[in-house]
Amino acid sequence: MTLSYSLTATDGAARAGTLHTAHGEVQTPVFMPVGTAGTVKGMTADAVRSTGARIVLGNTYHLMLRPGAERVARLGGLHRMMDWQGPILTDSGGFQVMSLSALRKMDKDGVTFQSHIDGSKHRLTPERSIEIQHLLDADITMSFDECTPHPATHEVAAKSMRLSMAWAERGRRAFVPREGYGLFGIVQGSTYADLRAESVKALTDIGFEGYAVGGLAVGEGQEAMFATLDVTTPLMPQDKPRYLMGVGTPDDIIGAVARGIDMFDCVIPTRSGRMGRAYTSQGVLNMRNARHCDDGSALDPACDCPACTRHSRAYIHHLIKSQEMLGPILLTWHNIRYYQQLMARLRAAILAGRFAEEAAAIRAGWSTPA
Ligand code: PRF
Ligand code: ZN
Repeated sequence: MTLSYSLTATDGAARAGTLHTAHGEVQTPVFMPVGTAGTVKGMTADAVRSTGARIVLGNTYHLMLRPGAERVARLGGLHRMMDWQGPILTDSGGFQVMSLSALRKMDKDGVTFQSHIDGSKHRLTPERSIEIQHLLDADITMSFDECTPHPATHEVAAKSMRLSMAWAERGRRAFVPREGYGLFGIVQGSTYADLRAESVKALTDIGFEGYAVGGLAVGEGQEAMFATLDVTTPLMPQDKPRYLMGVGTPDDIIGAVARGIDMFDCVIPTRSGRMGRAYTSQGVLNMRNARHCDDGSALDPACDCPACTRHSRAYIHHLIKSQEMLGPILLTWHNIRYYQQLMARLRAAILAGRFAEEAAAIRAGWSTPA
């Protein structure tokens, strides 16, 4: 059987469940650290696993350009290459082409683009994207789509969404089903309720192992994102996993779990860690700030990661100020651990039927003066 999902409990619209994949089980709601180029930047695979993470994300766009999908396959696949034995989800490439390649040309059949690394010319079609994700050995393959830019008129958003639906169908035909592997469709339609409904209908008619919500967190703001989820998730299949792509802050994630989302990925914990920012039970800290220079206390007293149990805020501030590589490493480690602890708390609360209270308690902590 292909990849499957079992729903264990619900609390309002929030869900707790389990994903069954070729490389193991994953408890949801889940946050997937981003390992764009075959590495969660600054972390060994063992370190990533020690944070509680059980699934990571990889990128078709980056890996096809360097080291190349066929080469990754010859090296035994992405799991073997990066020493990550758990499940991997790969994004399909279109979103990254649009955000990273300065020179690209889209047509009905796919997209031709120049590499942001060396300017070389490449092409992605729905079929080639699925083939690359197969070569990488992704447990979860994402449909090739167009992330509609924001804002978009209803006419532009409709045309873009219908193109993504045609590509999703072509991808479904190209995907070879295997035990524990699956293909997800991606709902588009900008912030328009009628287009989101049409997109969900088109995808469920084709049939996928899971359904993602794409085209959000692209500048529309949290209120519009939540309003779009409010008109989308109730239409999505109950018995399949739901993934909100590229989201988000801890507050975004809590709000999306409350609206029935099961899976998340975002560069925030890793990228902001490299920039000196820490997400903590007391809110966001900028570790470059001089107010930390004599502070011997823990980064987050509620956290059990190496940064918090073995070091002081003063030391981490010093590392960041000195541009020592251990600074970003420790903050990345902490931020991923914070996100994993957040997801574990949300899941436990859903199982206990006290999701709303737990969400309020977590948010209240962020306003505690650090
Ligand atoms: N489509 C794909 N990847 C994505 C998105 C999308 O819409 C987004 C939108 N937030 C992030 N990553 N394929
Ligand atoms: Zn920590």
